[in-house]
Amino acid sequence: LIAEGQGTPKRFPDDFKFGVATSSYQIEGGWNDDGKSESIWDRYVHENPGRIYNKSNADIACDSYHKSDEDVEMIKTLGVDYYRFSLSWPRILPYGTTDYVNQKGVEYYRNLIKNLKKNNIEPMVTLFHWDLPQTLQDRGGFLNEKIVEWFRDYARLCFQLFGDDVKTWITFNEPKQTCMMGYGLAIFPPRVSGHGILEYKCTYYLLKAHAESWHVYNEEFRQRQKGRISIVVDFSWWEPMVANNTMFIAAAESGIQFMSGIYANAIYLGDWPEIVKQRVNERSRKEGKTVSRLPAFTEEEIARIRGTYDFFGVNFYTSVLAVPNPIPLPSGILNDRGCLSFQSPKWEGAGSIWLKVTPWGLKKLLKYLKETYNNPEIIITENGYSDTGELEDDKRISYIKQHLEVILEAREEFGVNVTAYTAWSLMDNFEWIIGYRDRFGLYHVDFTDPERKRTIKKSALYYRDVIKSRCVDGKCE
Ligand code: PNW
Repeated sequence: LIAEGQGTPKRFPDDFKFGVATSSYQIEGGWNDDGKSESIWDRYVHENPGRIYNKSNADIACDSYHKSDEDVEMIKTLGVDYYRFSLSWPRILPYGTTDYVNQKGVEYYRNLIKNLKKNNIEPMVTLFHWDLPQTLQDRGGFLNEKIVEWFRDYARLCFQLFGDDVKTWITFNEPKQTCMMGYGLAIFPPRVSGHGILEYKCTYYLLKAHAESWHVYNEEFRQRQKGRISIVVDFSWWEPMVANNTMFIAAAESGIQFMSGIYANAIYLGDWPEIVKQRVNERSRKEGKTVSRLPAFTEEEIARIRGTYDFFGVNFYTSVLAVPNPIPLPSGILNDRGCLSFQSPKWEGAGSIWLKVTPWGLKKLLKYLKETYNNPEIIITENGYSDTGELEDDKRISYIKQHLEVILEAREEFGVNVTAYTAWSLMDNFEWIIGYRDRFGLYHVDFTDPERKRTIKKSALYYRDVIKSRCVDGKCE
């Protein structure tokens, strides 16, 4: 028996939920099967093979388009409460718009969802995990205000098609990767350089698209389907490199606001974060611009977007150290934020260069989210560790264990309302521009095998034991 409030709490309450995640482009393959059209990622990897590690692509990936029964078996073995996956927009709507629905694509997801439900696994469905239909990119993608309608109509269709079985919806996974990486730094497709203008414009439309979809759900479906819908924002924890120094503390705050708050503030509190408005507006003025590079929300827009959430979805992987950067540099989101980020060489690494093991950062982040966003219900929608694919993955076990521990601590010590944890990922998959090099899976996938044989890793067994015992050690004393 564990006495309440004594020592480190080691047990998850009965209503705490566990899940596991994937995304469509990273696992499905079947890139042009049964009427699916190209996404911007299909187009990108086909036209620029040299930009992906080992020139690989996701034409087949884990072949989940043909193996979803096996996927469900694997998920079932873990004993998770829910499976978070994403819908491929171009598989359902090859032209991007609702004029034509690809029935085969719909059937694929319908079968998957039915199969999950049959096995008592709740589907948690992301509408957009970066694979925009190329046809919509050809019409401007996220720089065309029509994206608000295109996305809203696609969302409505999905609520109609799947909403009787899906009770948790996510509109966008990590807007930062779409707007900053896609339309700012031009690292991900469509690789448009934003120059401190387009990354904000993309964000402005994306937030409106999210809000309109939330309103559609709220007004047309909520009463009957009784589900919930929100967005997922990825947060790194920003730690001042020099503690107790106001300049460094301000740098860390600016970093977290420009990198994550910018996608959360309008939804959870209203409008852009104050620091983002201040800095971009002032810098635009100094650059001699008559209009700010940051689009201004009207009062109506602020009211329309504020409150369009039913929980706070957050992906957490790592932390950075913040350093002020007072040098005035050309416009661009990384210069607008006025700070630089570093990672300490003392922090334990992982397979991915950007991923350092910092569970303490998650603990601080959870407290920060509670205090900043009025104590929302928080669902950790992704958290995971990469290596080179070993089956005896003790480092992944240790990563998950440490992150679960701080979740319990944050609940206990700060009263943070975290209600669910999602491990990324069910299986090794296409890790975007890193190809198949960095492995995040609880299951190993052999990408040289035409059958894409999956093998359970030690971490999967550990996670199964955690879920069964509800204790981070996989057993309770
Ligand atoms: C996630 N960070 O993105 C994505 O949602 C997944 O599709 C991807 O496979 C996974 O991370 C692993 O890369 C992130 O630097 C990438 O904190 C990096 C960060 C956060 C999220």
